[in-house]
Amino acid sequence: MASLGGAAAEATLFAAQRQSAGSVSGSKPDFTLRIAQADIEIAPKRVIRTLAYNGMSPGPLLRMKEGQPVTIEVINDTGEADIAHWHGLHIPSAVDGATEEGTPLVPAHGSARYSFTAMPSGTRWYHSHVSAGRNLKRATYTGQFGFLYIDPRSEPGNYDQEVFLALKEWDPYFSSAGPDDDSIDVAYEHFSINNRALGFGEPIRVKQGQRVLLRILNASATITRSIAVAGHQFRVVAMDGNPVAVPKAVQSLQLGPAERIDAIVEMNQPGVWILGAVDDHDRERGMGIVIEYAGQSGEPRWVAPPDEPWGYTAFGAAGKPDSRSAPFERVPLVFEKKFAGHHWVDKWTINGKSYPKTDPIRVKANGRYRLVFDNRSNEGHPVHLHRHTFELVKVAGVATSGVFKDVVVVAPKSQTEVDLIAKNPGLTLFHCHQQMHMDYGFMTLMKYV
Ligand SMILES: [Cu+2]
Repeated sequence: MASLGGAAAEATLFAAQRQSAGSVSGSKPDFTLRIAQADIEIAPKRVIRTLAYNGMSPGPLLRMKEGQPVTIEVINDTGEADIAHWHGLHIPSAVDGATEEGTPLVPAHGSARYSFTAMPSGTRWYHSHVSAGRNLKRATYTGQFGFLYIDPRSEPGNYDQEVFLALKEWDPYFSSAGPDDDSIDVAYEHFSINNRALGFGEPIRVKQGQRVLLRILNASATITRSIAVAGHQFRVVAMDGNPVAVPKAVQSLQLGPAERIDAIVEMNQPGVWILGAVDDHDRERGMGIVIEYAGQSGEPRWVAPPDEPWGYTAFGAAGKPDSRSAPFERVPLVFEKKFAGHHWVDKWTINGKSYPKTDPIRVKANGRYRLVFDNRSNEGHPVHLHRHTFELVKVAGVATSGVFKDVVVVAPKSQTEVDLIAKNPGLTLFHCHQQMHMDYGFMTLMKYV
């Protein structure tokens, strides 16, 4: 366990004092989430028994206004401690929802309150942030996730309909990673978008000429995936909730675990269509949703998208000259896999060490840092920095600017550079959002010194 500085320790103590087992006195919270076992019927007779918030998965949409003070109460009706993380928010360590930063756990059969100011605006989300290890009934393998949307002070609102879509796999099991690989990976039995498998939920009902804004979240514990909408294009307007420099129409989207994309689909092809996973197996096993135009009927159509390379830089502006106002100090972070033995889970390292032995990233308040993610493994990694937003500046050698994110998938054997202004003091977790990578070492702390 990392040691806490004075202010952080005090904040943690304060948060701990606000916890109590059973009823919580005082003012009414703005939102209440109750962790308990739930049965999610993604299709008739296809019932997923999992842990969820308020008996549903995704959990309730927590909608708040930028700058609004909010209190969320989390009640844990299970026999094991858990914790909820508010992903993408710039809030203090004591309420961020990561024990490594000093946020207390929500005790078994107890509760905790999280009070913070909602910021920044955009598509955020919340999810369990415990370690799962080899227990696939915990953490992000479960139904414990939901959208948290922060309305901007001024919303351009240039759309006719807003639809939240969470991509999720269910019933995980261990499998071998591939024919040439002895290590262990996770595979899934069932798939859904929101709480229904393809063909079993209400369609997205649209009218010709509408502009439908999709707020899409990949709530997967482990899988980076591509999706497409048959007969249509996605016009990407925001990534991880932040408007992109160059909104652009594409045939398909790729999202790593925890990434969000806001995209507008112009409804200009009357019919009944499928929005879903490009992967046939996963789509046929549930990862899709039907789009139905008014007055149209028939079998929903799927059309595979043309091959098109996916890359963040398509939505960025030109790279900024390196001579800009103040230099950014380079922080190299090398990601490598450490083979753990046949039929065993591999360990992951950052600069040669696995968490909790990793060296912290040391920053000064208001300092400027260029984090250099150097992925020397042959897997992509959706790396996530808590409590901050960074700007992509170089992706596999291509300079860019104006794409602000809190998760970035670093492609196999490649480098991604991001600029960070350290302006939210307190312990800050940095980790791969692939649950198994995170649980087996791919994590470190950023410390303000
Ligand atoms: Cu990873």
